[in-house]
Amino acid sequence: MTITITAFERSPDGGMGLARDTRVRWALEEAGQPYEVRPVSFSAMKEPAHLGLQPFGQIPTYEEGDLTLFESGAIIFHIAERHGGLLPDDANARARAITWMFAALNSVEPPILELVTVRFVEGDKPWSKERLPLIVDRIRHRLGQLSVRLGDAAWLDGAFSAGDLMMVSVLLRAKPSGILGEFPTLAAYVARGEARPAYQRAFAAQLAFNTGKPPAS
Ligand code: GTB
Repeated sequence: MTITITAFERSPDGGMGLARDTRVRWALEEAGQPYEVRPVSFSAMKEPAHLGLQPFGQIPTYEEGDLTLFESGAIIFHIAERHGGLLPDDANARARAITWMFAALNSVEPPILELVTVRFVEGDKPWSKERLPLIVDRIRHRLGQLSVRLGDAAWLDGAFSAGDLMMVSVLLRAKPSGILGEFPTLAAYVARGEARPAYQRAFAAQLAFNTGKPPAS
């Protein structure tokens, strides 16, 4: 059955891979599943047709036969459950990998998103300058805790899993700020994720999609 996901018609990042379709593409590549991408413009996202797929008027969405999903976390969990390679077989290890997916989305991504909001959405507000250092401290605190847990391990809990895919995807969003670079073991962890052939394919595909140039072979 054909899998179709949605992505920005043109991502505001010009193909840096920061929009959330990249993480879904990555999961599909890890799972060896071919997929199609339907571009959605900012205005089409708010139209009834897209709102029927994604009630908040956002990307990504996932369609497969009569199944429609939204929320990148739910989509990646679905892909990981249906296909091999992203979740361990052992029940407890599987539960821990899922825990890391939730940790990435609920404990690590929120302060990173706050930074994006204060810089780019609220940058012209009189209080944004005062708020910025508080948010940076919050991110530093979380990344410090995460780096302690990761230690010198390659991945968060044994073999690479959907938990790492989600955590690396979330941490990539902190890379442009320079804060990730303050934590060399986390920066190396993210680089290991980016070096995975499946990530490389996903990144190249979204770049080609956003620039209109075919992926370099
Ligand atoms: N919780 C949802 C999920 O995980 O799927 C959040 C989805 C979401 O935030 N989607 C964003 C969106 O559709 C795109 S990914 N925004 C349009 C809107 O809300 O109107 C967030 C994003 C946007 C842009 C960049 N960028 O250019 O760097 C990076 C990430």
